[in-house]
Amino acid sequence: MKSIIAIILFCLLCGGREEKPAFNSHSAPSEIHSAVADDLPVDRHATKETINLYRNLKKLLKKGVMFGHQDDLAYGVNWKYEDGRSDVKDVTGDYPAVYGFELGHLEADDPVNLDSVPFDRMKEFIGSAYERGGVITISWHLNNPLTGKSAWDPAPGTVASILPGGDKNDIYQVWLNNIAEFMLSLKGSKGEYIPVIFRPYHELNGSWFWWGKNHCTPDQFKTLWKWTVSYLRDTKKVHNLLYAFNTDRFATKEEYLERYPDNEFVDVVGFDVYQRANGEQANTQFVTDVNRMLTDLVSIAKERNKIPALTEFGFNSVPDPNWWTNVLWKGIQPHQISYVLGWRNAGFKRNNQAEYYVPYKGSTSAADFVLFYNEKKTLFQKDVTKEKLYK
Ligand code: BMA
Repeated sequence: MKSIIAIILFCLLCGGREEKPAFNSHSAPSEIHSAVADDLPVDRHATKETINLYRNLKKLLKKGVMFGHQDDLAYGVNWKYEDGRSDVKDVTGDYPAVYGFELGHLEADDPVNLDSVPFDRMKEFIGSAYERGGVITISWHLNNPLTGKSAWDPAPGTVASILPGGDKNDIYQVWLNNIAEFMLSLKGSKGEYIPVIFRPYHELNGSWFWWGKNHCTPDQFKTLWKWTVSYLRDTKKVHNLLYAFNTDRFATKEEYLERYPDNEFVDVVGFDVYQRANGEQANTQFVTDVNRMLTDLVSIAKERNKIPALTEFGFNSVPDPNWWTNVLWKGIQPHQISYVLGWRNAGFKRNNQAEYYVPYKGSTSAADFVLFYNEKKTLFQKDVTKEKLYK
């Protein structure tokens, strides 16, 4: 009898001390909910600041939506690498609340990313944004590990080749080592790791990237995602990341969730959306689409206790002078989402073609952007500094 009690006690104790299970591509949904119960990110060993950010982002949902901008501190329209400069700040007097950066080509050991931003400078920008209390999110347009070409080379079999047991899994591990090293090099003034919302494999339901829908099965994608998270978190011990899963435009919740890895591997859920045409009809369509997708996204996030965000958006050159208040705000205002990230202000390219998604001083939609800034529920740097998101 005593030995039976001892065995039961032993099992109970072991159960209580159980570590996060190692990566298992077949984990059943019923195994996954303890992190949710404690309201911890999927990394249960996440740093204090990362856990605080995760919880504060959820609290902030009620207060408003943070505005973000890709590469905001690195360059803008007609300028590059000017200390403290930002197109958002030039127009509103305030920095964005969320800062997007991009790690493409870090895997290739390049000193600059695919948009020519030096990784050293990027670390400085990330440090200054963090010290002001801003939120950092990082995307990764990684090259094709099978062909060595770009992220836009959808060679068949690429995803399969980097999964465990695949020919290129060892190369992929080396690439992830670079990512881990970069993430672990991000430190605040007290030596603490700077939390990052990591957003790899975005727009996965499109087919323009090698990880896209037509180039791998849902199971292969899910395995890729889980293996990647597990490698960074459990093998490389990177504990300053929240993981963002994000599709492109989607038609239904089922489509959104087709390749969703599972709750144990995702903290933020989002999608990317761009407006391509100008005019009243295109505006109405954009508002309708964004409203429909955000309704689905927020419900998906609520069901899973995740953070919803519009992870990328834009209307190149914003030709409509009232686009911010009359279109974007109408699409997002009815929904409780964490942030919206405007894509990069690449500026004027060689052929004089413009690429920018956030106004610069004097541009067509600049005055309307100030009205958008003044909306009570849009949050920029000054608003989030007060929130102390890392405490
Ligand atoms: C695209 C464009 C490209 C850029 C890429 C990765 O949307 O902005 O110019 O290289 O994103 O940042």
